[in-house]
Amino acid sequence: TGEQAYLDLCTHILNTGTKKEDRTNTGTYSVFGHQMRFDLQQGFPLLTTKKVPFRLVASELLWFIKGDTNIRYLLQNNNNIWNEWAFKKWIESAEYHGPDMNDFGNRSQTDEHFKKQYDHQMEIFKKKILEDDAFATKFGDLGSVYGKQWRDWRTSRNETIDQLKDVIHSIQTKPDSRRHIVSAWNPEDIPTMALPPCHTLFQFYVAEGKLSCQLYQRSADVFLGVPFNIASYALLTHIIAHECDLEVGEFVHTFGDAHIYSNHIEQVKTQLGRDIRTMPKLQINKEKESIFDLELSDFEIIGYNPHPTIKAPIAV
Ligand code: DHF
Ligand code: TMP
Repeated sequence: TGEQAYLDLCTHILNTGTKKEDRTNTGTYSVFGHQMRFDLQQGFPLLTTKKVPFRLVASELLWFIKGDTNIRYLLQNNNNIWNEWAFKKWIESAEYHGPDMNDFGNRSQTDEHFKKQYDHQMEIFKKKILEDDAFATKFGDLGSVYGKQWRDWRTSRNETIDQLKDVIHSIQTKPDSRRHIVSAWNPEDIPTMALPPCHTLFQFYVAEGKLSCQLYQRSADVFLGVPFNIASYALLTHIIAHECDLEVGEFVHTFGDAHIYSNHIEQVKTQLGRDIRTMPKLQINKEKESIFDLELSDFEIIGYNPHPTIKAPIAV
């Protein structure tokens, strides 16, 4: 369990993963079906074998909770993790007139000259998202992604379902229910999404005064995405537990296609050579009336002393 379970997943994929091509043309080693467990009573599962930027995890989660799908909020919080997917929509649009940015993810890794052009176009893009309201509305939006489905799922009768409020209510009123589910996977909306949801569906469970959460992740970039996903759902579990006056239980992380990209292998080996340190603790400001009022400054991570960052290119 805990961080060892993450390192074991990495070892398992390196040892037994099938070599598999993928949408991004990067290539992966992949296994199908896996599960890890984290006891949230033992500490907050922010990996210590590399530095995971909690500030970025927390601001992304607050963005989901707000029901926001526009990267402007992330940029205002100096969070760049979703830029490439909005940028892609921009450069593929008729309104983009700059140099050819087709396949920028792969080309910027192999072509120094191209990378300079790309970095420059990305700077222009970010500036426009922050400064130009109309541009941000049009090109900052990732479509009907997580925030939209969690807070404002549209029905065929054009009603709206707030899955997050509903699940909190059901935890509070019927803790034993086996129906505490939030789904980001909305088949009708998939075509409008910049990236179909990777963390697809989650379920809560209450027993002995503790709240547990299980996530089904259909596709998992084990080196870059998963450390964020673990921390994000652990944080969500703490937030909902706090709202429902429960203690935290376990986070159970279940995977569909769990893969290591072929250009992350060296990084994973470096990480596997490091020793696990003490898990940090999370403190949440308990003064806030409702979870919908939480801000970044309401979270504090205590005792986090990780090994250094390990850089890796992200597959777009
Ligand atoms: N695509 C792919 N191929 N993998 C992903 O994990 C992924 N994740 C997305 C969107 N698309 C994706 C959203 N989440 C990073 C982490 C999570 C994330 C997106 C990006 C990332 O690049 N993490 C870096 C640090 C980034 C920074 O400091 O700005 C890391 O080293 O953890
Ligand atoms: P896919 O849509 O072709 O599966 O590509 C999505 C990639 O992004 C895949 O490598 C999984 C990864 N990913 C995560 O691991 N976690 C996340 O939270 C997100 C958004 C993506």
